[in-house]
Amino acid sequence: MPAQDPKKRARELREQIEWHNYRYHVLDDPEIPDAEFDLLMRELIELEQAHPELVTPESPTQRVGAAPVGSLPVVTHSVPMLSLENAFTEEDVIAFDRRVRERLETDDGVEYAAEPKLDGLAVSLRYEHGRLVQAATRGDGVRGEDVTHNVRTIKAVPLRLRGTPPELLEVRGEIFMPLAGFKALNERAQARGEKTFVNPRNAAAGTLRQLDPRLTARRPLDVYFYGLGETRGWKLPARHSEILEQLREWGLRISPLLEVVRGVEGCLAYYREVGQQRASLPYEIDGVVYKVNSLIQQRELGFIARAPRWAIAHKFPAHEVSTVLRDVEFQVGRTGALTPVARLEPVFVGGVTVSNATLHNMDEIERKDVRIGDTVIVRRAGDVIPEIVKVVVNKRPPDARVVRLPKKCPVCKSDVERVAGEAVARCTGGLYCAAQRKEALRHFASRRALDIDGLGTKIIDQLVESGRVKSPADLYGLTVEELAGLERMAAKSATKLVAAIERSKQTTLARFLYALGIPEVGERTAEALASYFGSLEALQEATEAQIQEVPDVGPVVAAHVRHFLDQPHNREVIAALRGHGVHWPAQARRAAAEGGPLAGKTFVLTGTLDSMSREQAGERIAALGGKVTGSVSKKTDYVVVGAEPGSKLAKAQALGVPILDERAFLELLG
Ligand code: 9MJ
Repeated sequence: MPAQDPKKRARELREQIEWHNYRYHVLDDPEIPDAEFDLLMRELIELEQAHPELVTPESPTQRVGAAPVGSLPVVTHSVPMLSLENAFTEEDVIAFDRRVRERLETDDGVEYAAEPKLDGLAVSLRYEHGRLVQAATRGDGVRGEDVTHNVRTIKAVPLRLRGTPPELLEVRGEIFMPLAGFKALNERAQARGEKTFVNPRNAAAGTLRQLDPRLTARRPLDVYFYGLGETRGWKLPARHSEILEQLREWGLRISPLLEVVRGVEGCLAYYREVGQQRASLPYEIDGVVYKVNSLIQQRELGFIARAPRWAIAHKFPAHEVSTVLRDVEFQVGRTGALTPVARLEPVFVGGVTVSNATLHNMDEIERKDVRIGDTVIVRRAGDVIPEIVKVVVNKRPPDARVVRLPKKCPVCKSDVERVAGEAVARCTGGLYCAAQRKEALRHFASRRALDIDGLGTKIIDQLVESGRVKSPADLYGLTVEELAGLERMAAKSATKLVAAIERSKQTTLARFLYALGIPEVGERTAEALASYFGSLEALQEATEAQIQEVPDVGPVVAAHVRHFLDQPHNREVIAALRGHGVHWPAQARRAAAEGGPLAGKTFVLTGTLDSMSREQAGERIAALGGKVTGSVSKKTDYVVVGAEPGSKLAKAQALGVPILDERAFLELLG
């Protein structure tokens, strides 16, 4: 890379990053893949580390680092932040529109700007000369809290506006947490035994009021802007919708569902349309908002108390309803995890009838003190599985029953156990449990396990239901005639499937261990176990303590592995698989691999190799003591480049990491 003036390069990078942020967050139309964007960010970070004097407060790198604040300072809004009046019925909306027309003395259909009403946190952001200087919560409308340090970490919030913004611009909008991010956040919290949030709104509020912005930066917040506070140096356009369009040009996200409608009929049609989309939106909304579009008319209408006469929120029916919990049943998943499922008195919520809800696990049942017979509040958010929010304790009948974890698997009657420190309870039946069998077979045959092409869900279901296949070992006794007798199976596909099953017998120890579906043993762990022990026998003989010596294997995983291998029926299945000829190349133990020719070397693979798949390449590197990682850094020893490489090649070149083509790589492998 040519030597370049670092100051100039930093400016170029910032401009490029800001442009791509705008394409991504505001226009929803990215021009480059995420990996390339990451490369630009990385270059800027490294440049700023080498030249700290080049860092500016608006640099895209400055969204994360600030230190915690002691408490949140108070901000007085120079223009108060309004609230909205609510309409709950069509009649309420008709009355609102009538009042508007009476005040305006017009019989014509009034033009309204309509948009979804987000269920998040109202904020006001102050930009001076295009730079974000302050962000505050609504508070009581007059005084809010300063949350600048946290708002700066939200990627959809520009730190600097595009184009030629006015001298002063205060914009108002709603900060919210998208449903997917909310779910992931709660799953992480739950896994760590921390407190979970009741809904995305609380999660967004809690996150925004965090004193440590480094925590906020890790949580997925998003924003839509919908209005103005104080402005200076801007001759406002004639319409509210035009204000929003201008905000968008300055780089501020506005709702893509904004529409200009006419008259009360237009409003109600919009309400129905958005209501239908509601369940599939990636965030929660609790209604729609109608605002008189003409600013002249808004001025004529004015305010009552703290709400404008020119706007109203039309609410959707509640997402939360109460119903009675009839029973709790336990479902068994692939790894035997028992999930309690609530059987409810059917109830209409969020547009559908709900009769089942998840209760996640026993900890959750105990924490919420849910009992059979209780009246419970059920919530359905977006398209996620309905859940029980809480119990209405004062409606508890005297004969309400405490939910107990069954001691035996409801399907195969094996012992159910709960490992200390884990929330989930599991059936110990393993490959023997009928409920786990279908899922286990699907996993066993999957591409990264034994890779049996053509063994699809429909075939597995038939094989299990007929009792023909009870464990993966039974697959190896299947004949073309038997398979051809199944539904959706022609003679030709049956022949192909038998050939695929035959081919799968030749595998690797890592794939075999992964295919067994031991709880908590994913591909990486299976690879680590395989290269550490070198043979199945060595692993089968290892104590829990010895298993824990494998890099990245902790007590929980070690306990699962030991327990799985100790179950007599799992031992039988493993023996039967080997009896059918499932085999793998003998492998040196890690002790030997450690001294192997690639010991301590880190590889990154990019592009397609002719002679082997990426997985195979990884296995060969591991067998010689080397390691494969996903991203290129200064610590990478080699980047192996196949046909059509990705951005990793450019990164390797930039960092000066040695690059191997396929031939050089094969030579290295010997
Ligand atoms: C929300 N929550 O989505 C307003 N809002 O306008 C929209 N809130 C609002 N507008 C004036 N879209 C006061 C509040």
